[in-house]
Amino acid sequence: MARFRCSLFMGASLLMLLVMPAIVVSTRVPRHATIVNRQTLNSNYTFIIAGGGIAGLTLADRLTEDPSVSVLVLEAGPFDQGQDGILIPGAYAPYLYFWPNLVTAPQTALNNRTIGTVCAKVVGGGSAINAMVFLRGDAGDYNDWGSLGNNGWSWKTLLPFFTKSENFTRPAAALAQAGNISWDESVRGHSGPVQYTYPPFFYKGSANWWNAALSIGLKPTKDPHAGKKHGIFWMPSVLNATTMTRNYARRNHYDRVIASRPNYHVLASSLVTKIIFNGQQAVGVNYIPATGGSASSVYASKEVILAAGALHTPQILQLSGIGPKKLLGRFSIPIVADLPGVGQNLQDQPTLTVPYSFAANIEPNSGTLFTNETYNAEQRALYDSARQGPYTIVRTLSTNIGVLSLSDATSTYKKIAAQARARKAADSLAADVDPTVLKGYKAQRELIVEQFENPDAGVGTIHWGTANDTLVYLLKPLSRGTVNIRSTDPLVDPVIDYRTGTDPIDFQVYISLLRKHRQLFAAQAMQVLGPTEVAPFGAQVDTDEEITTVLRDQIQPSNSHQCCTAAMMPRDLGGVVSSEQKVYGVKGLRVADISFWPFEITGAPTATMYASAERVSRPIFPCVLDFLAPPTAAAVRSNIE
Ligand SMILES: Cc1cc2nc3c(=O)[nH]c(=O)nc-3n(C[C@H](O)[C@H](O)[C@H](O)COP(=O)(O)OP(=O)(O)OC[C@H]3O[C@@H](n4cnc5c(N)ncnc54)[C@H](O)[C@@H]3O)c2cc1C
Ligand SMILES: *[C@@H]1O[C@H](CO)[C@@H](O)[C@H](O)[C@H]1NC(C)=O
Ligand SMILES: *[C@@H]1O[C@H](CO)[C@@H](O)[C@H](O)[C@H]1NC(C)=O
Ligand SMILES: *[C@@H]1O[C@H](CO)[C@@H](O)[C@H](O)[C@H]1NC(C)=O
Ligand SMILES: *[C@@H]1O[C@H](CO)[C@@H](O)[C@H](O)[C@H]1NC(C)=O
Ligand SMILES: *[C@@H]1O[C@H](CO)[C@@H](O)[C@H](O)[C@H]1NC(C)=O
Ligand SMILES: *[C@@H]1O[C@H](CO)[C@@H](O)[C@H](O)[C@H]1NC(C)=O
Ligand SMILES: CC(=O)N[C@H]1CO[C@H](CO)[C@@H](O)[C@@H]1O
Repeated sequence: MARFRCSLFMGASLLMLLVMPAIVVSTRVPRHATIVNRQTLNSNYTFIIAGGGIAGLTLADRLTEDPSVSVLVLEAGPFDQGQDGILIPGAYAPYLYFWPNLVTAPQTALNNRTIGTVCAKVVGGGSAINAMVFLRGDAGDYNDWGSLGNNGWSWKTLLPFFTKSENFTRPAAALAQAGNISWDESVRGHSGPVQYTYPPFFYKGSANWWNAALSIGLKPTKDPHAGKKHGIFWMPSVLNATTMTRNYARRNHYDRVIASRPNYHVLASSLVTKIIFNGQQAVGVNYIPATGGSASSVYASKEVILAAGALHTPQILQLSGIGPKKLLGRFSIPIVADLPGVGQNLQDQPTLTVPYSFAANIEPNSGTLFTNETYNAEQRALYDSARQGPYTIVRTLSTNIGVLSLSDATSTYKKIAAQARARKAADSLAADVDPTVLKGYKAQRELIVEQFENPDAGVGTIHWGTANDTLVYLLKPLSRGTVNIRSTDPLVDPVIDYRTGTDPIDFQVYISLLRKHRQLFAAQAMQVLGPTEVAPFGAQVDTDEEITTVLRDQIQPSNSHQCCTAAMMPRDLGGVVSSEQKVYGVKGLRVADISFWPFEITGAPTATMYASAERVSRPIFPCVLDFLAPPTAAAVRSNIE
């Protein structure tokens, strides 16, 4: 037993000895995991999970490893049909399962624009329709989460869950060599359910971008998964390396285990409308068909776990009487717990497209799939026969990316940090903000401003898909938004107000990122392609004022990375859940999805969502032997503290 892993059996038997009274599983439970309908589901489960996205399915999988436990996942969306647009990166069609018709409130710092916004509605959640970019955050992000009063949260303690969650397949050596792919084996997992690798192809223009980045002082990052990622690197992609198809939560935490999990039920196309309480104890949920209809109830003997994503978890909490007293009062909702933080602290990673025209771009590039039908057909055939070529890359993207710290972007980074410190935090939130929420925001703001001063902490992303469009993302906004119900009807969308750019420092950071991006395009290796920045940008958009004017009109508030609306922080900082994700003021209720993160990470959410959901399952069912001999102890030791 060189490498001891906490097995299913071990977990289960230890549990029965140490933790749990035996739970009688109904005889109606079939022998394999089951898609149930309203007639066939049981009336009682050990756990009920609201939302079958990344967090929901990861939890359901891990909890049902114990055969004495039964889990029901209620998911608002349907099962996907295995469409090309879901499975094949080059045929990417995320709109197949968008939550329909979501729009923002008018964005006051963005010319009052009302903007369509996207989250997933499908079994697997965001992992079924996202762009498959698989990046961890910086070590400092998780350490900062810990500093907000969350005991036990740090890079060091999360790393074993990253490696546990994933299975990295190495690229071919020749590709790694030719493409400049590098990684650090000691931080990569190889035995977990989430499959990821690199596309086995890159567009030639990627080398121009890479060399231009080097020439303006950006450095190759050995491994973006090692806790410090600013620099340039290849983006790992959540792909099955054999088939080059999407690997998503439905595959890796449901399909993978269905044959052995009679205790794992999924009820799709069903909307959780309310948590049922017995006093302060959550004992079940009400749900309706996602298209509307009469409500049914289902009961949980141990816990209700919310995993409905950052836009809907706060809606369920508020509808259930957990939230800001003032808001609930307006709708005459009886208060179960007055938690002013529910639905506050909304964040995302705003995006910006900067278009170019090229006098001499290299063909083929990612645009050629759109402009040359012969090429498109030829490359699709290559993918179908050999799993090679541009169809292994998510459509419109290329393979490499840059993450910038504020000091990478601008020499005036200390001045920006000083301006941020000089600003009154209260001026960035609504005038009637709850004092505890303000206190929590101040604490976050201080940590993020320290990141602005840290030459290693990433604050933005730049990407060139090799065709006409370039992307500049803001990773660490100081602005904070809200998600508040507008009706007691669970079918009515909440008011989604990102409040993007309401903290003016965000514009300063964005301008710095844009200027660095421009410097990259002005470098010789890009200039040989004859790029011209075009409207609504262009050479005439030059001063900070001119850039800000265009930004107000062009920034998209969301990259579908919504988070943090039921934040893990102490209650006197406006927190909603404890460091074990337990909702304050009640019993038997947790928030497991991205809503519990305190603030955005330097990276896209997926990798951290899988890892943090692995971790959430742990205090529920501690696997004692994992603590004594975690499978990745070596990796932990060899890594950054
Ligand atoms: C189009 C798109 C592109 C993205 N690209 C990337 C990317 O490239 N890389 C990356 O890392 N991240 C990306 N993301 C973000 C990432 O997918 C999400 O951050 C992640 O899925 C969040 O996980 P979660 O478990 O919190 O919620 P989700 O995965 O969103 O799951 C929540 C689930 O709850 C369900 N639900 C909501 N309300 C209810 C209710 N009342 N009752 C029952 N069920 C409910 C929803 O239907 C959904 O399936 C993208 C997201 C989208 C939508
Ligand atoms: C946006 O709307 C608010 C409230 O209606 C108004 O006060 C403000 O002037 C508007 N801003 C712009 C730029 O139009
Ligand atoms: C990891 O990936 C490899 C190669 O793609 C595959 O052969 C192996 O079965 C995977 N392991 C797990 C645990 O998924
Ligand atoms: C890889 O990096 C080298 C310089 O180190 C450069 O010459 C080459 O063009 C790069 N190729 C790609 C695909 O980035
Ligand atoms: C990759 O996908 C194929 C086809 O769906 C499947 O048989 C295989 O198990 C998958 N590999 C992994 C490691 O999940
Ligand atoms: C890119 O721009 C050129 C003109 O500069 C145009 O011909 C081409 O169609 C555009 N490509 C895409 C994919 O939109
Ligand atoms: C379109 O693609 C085909 C196949 O790769 C190629 O032979 C042809 O030259 C391309 N056409 C143009 C106009 O670039
Ligand atoms: C079949 C069954 O066990 N039903 C129980 C489910 O839980 C509710 C609430 O705790 C009980 O009232 C039922 O008897």
